[in-house]
Order: sequence, then structure tokens, then C-alpha cells
Amino acid sequence: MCNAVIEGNADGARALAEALIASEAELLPAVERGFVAGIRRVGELWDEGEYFLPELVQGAEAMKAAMDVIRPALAAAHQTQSTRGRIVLGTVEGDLHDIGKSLVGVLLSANGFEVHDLGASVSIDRFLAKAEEIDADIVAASALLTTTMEEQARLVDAVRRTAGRTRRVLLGGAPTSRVWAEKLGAAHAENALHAVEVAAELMR
Ligand code: B1M
Repeated sequence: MCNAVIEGNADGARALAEALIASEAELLPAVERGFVAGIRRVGELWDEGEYFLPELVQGAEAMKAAMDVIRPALAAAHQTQSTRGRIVLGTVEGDLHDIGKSLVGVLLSANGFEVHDLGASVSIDRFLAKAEEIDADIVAASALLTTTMEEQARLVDAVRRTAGRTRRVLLGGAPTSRVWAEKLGAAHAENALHAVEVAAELMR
């Protein structure tokens, strides 16, 4: 799984994802050890100057091909029936990374949250408008670039100005941390499973 992503082999990644589902192994740990480890390695190779943009894009496409196969099975495996809260989710404006954010969305929905995923590069206005429209309990925002983390700070501020403390903000993404989120007055989750835990806590 790891190698299919590193090699940017979308067909291979798709086939391995199908085999993983057929094997009835526990999906999330296998995805983390395999495909996610692969895409992280792609990031390291880019860092080391071994990979250039085409390889980064091909790795991401292989990762997405695998996730398209796995997403429904992952959702079914974690499915609960109750509605635990309404969440508007997106990656902040200027940031196109959406693989981790989508994984977070799948697990939140599968665990009973009503998730409105606005996709990647979402403006603050779109976050706010959707949150108003559905009367969201939580606005959840991902950022993968150190430069777009600042957009998370502006979002927290905008949510506070429009909804006070009645609407909570959940932040995540590789360069973010609990310290960063707490400094802004928001909650933070390290990964997709942790996001479910933190969202449940915010609803208490
Ligand atoms: Co880019 N990229 N990328 N990239 N990319 C990173 C982030 C980078 C660290 C690579 C590197 O240099 N090592 C680097 C950022 C450096 C920095 O800011 N310090 C980088 C760069 C520089 C760039 C470009 C600027 C490159 C360029 O064009 N010169 C460019 C920026 C484009 C833009 O956004 N404007 C760019 C483009 C791309 C692609 C489009 C090619 C592709 C994204 C495709 C897509 O997402 N559709 C891509 C990829 C794939 C990566 C890496 C390799 C992998 C990201 C990923 O999907 N990880 C990444 C390197 C890395 O992360 N090690 C890199 C797997 C995913 C499951 O993990 O997203 O961390 P992650 O999500 C986790 C947790 O973080 C958490 O849960 C998830 C599951 O466990 N989480 C949340 C995430 N969001 C959350 C939200 C929550 C809670 C938890 O609550 C709301």
C-alpha cells in the first residue's frame, strides 16, 4: 500500500484498497500504516529534493484513488445512528490539501455527526454562511501549510464575532497543534479518530 502511493500508482493503490476491504482487516489502522505512511513518505521525498511536483501530484492521486474505494467501507464500519451535532467542515482558503480533512469528515459522519463538507480552499465567508444556514454547532477547519494556519486564526476570530461562544471551532492539520489552537481559543484534534472524540466533548 505504502509503495503504490510512493510510486504514484493509482491503479495499484485502488486494487490494494479493494483487497484490504475483502481481507476484513480493521480498516483505519491499516490505512494509517499503509496509504497514509506512503503519502507522508512522498512529502519527505519532496522535502529531500528527490521528488518534484509531478511526483507529489501522482502520489496524491494514488492516495485519493485508494481513499475513494475505502471511504464507504470505512464509514460503514464506524456507523452509528444518532445525530450528535451539526458540523461545517473545510480546508481554509488558499490551501488545496483535502485528503486528511476528508478522512476527518468520513469518521465524523460515521460517528453520528451531520457533516457539511465544503471541500478545500474555503473562504471565511463560505464557512460563516453555511454555519448560519444549518445552525452549526461546530466549525471545523483543516490547514496543511504553515502559511494558511493564519487563515485558521482569522476564521476563529470571525466565528467569535458572529456567533460568540455558542459556536465552537475545531482545528487540525499537520502543522497545527493543541498549543496553537488553545492560543486562539479553539479546540484541536491530532487525527481523524481524535476529531470524533474532541467533537463529542465539544457537544457536552
Ligand atoms: Co503539499 N505540502 N503542497 N500537496 N503535501 C505538504 C503539506 C508539505 C508538508 C510537503 C513538504 O514540504 N514536506 C508542504 C508544506 C510545507 C509547509 O507549509 N511548511 C507542502 C507544500 C509546500 C505544497 C505546495 C506549496 C507545493 C508547491 O506547489 N510548490 C502546494 C500547495 C498547494 C496549495 O494548497 N495551495 C502543495 C500541493 C500538494 C498537492 C496538490 C500535490 C497534494 C494535495 C492533494 C490533495 O490533498 N488533494 C499535496 C500533498 C499530498 C502533500 C503531502 C505529501 C501529504 C498531505 C496528506 O494528504 N497527508 C504533505 C506532506 C505531509 O503531510 N507529510 C504536503 C495524509 C493525510 C491523511 O494526513 O493531511 O496530515 P493529514 O491529515 C491528518 C491530520 O493532520 C489530521 O487528521 C488527518 C488524518 O489523520 N487532520 C485534522 C487534518 N485536518 C484535520 C482537521 C481536523 C482535525 C484533524 O479538524 C477540523
